[in-house]
Amino acid sequence: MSARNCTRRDFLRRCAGAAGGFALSKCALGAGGLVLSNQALKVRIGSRPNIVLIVSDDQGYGDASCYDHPKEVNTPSIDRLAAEGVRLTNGYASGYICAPTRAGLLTGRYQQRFGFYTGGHSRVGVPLNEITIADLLKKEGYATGVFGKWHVGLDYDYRPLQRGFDEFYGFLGHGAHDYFDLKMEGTEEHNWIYRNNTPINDTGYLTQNLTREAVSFIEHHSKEPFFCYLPFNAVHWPLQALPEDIKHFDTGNESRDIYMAMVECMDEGVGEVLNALKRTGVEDNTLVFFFSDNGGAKKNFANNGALRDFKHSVYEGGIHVPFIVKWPAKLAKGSVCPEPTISLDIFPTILSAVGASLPGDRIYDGKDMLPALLGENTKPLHDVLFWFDGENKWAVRAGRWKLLSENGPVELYDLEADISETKDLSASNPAKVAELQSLYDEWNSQLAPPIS
Ligand SMILES: [Ca+2]
Repeated sequence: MSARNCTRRDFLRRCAGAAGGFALSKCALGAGGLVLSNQALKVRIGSRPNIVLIVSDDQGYGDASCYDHPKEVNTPSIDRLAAEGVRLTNGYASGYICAPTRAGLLTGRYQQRFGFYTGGHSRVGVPLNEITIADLLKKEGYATGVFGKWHVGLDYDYRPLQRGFDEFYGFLGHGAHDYFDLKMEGTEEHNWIYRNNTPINDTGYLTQNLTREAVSFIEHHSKEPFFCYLPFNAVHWPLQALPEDIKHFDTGNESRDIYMAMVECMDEGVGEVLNALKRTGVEDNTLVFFFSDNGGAKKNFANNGALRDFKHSVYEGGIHVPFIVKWPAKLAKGSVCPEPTISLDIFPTILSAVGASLPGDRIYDGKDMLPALLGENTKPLHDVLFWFDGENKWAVRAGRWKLLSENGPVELYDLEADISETKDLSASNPAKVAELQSLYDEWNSQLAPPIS
């Protein structure tokens, strides 16, 4: 079989057989004179990956059983993702609460660059001169759908169908939504369930409805490239679960039992999405991302494992999250990547995977994760990562070192030695404090005035 007449899938299968599923580029160089670049293959054969982006909401680092977890946690579908893909152990969200992380995710840029610092009053949207990943994928000919919590704009021009998505089922904001009351009557507009641009009445349990809609979208678009964005509001407050699921748990804490039941239902949704990819024959060439939009919430009885603190914090418990990437055609199964990565990286990684370029008219902070996921990067993906809530909490991570301020004097931690941030080394290492402070100040000077 020559390179000219083999399908991309055949080629990738051969690569997987020859090289244990490792990089296409390596395989291409070593496979008997095949010299097509990844990009050339895409152009010639035209088989671009589908993209599935699943976001959980306020899920703790210890609330997925493929990470260190308490015994009551059991997430077989998220574990399946990890077993079939790459599990990140230093994956971060770009915000410690919902809306800022989503604004960064959809634009590939630190959300502070366009003034999006907090959840605020949840009316503010991503500015209209920002380009969303859906805008770009739509331009590339992808079918685009979002099913879940939008939370980056309530006004008409800021809603999903005006920001690059063909289809929408879900709610616009704020952060929380009742899981059972899906009727318009008696609720405020921001809580209405929308299908596309039209509010509707619905019944059911919201997590299951979002799963249903995402699965239907995949089934309808399996013959063309698609982008399925599934931002569950699970497992965000309020604590509401299906009674039959709550019975599966007996932790001695009724609230924790409900929360675990919410995790279970969301995990089942992840499983149904994975099954839909398999059933429609597109699993091999579908790039799946899964991560939590911020750390677990104390109010929700979440568990962040060894990480300090919770949502609303720049300690690790607020920003260090479960994060998994799966792409059977390209990435090794069951691998672990310790490279510090951030949710902003998803944007350029998608563009790299589909063979599209980043717009050249603005700064992008996210990086293509694929070399790190393949274990091929020879230097850190990021020299430095930043967090800032626009007020008094900020952090900077460079390699093993993290400097932060949580409403007070700076603290310095060596994350490789002390992931739980128990030993503040700022007094004993003033040179490192000064170095990181300088990096942070330089970044901070580039940021826009707050719009939220
Ligand atoms: Ca959240």
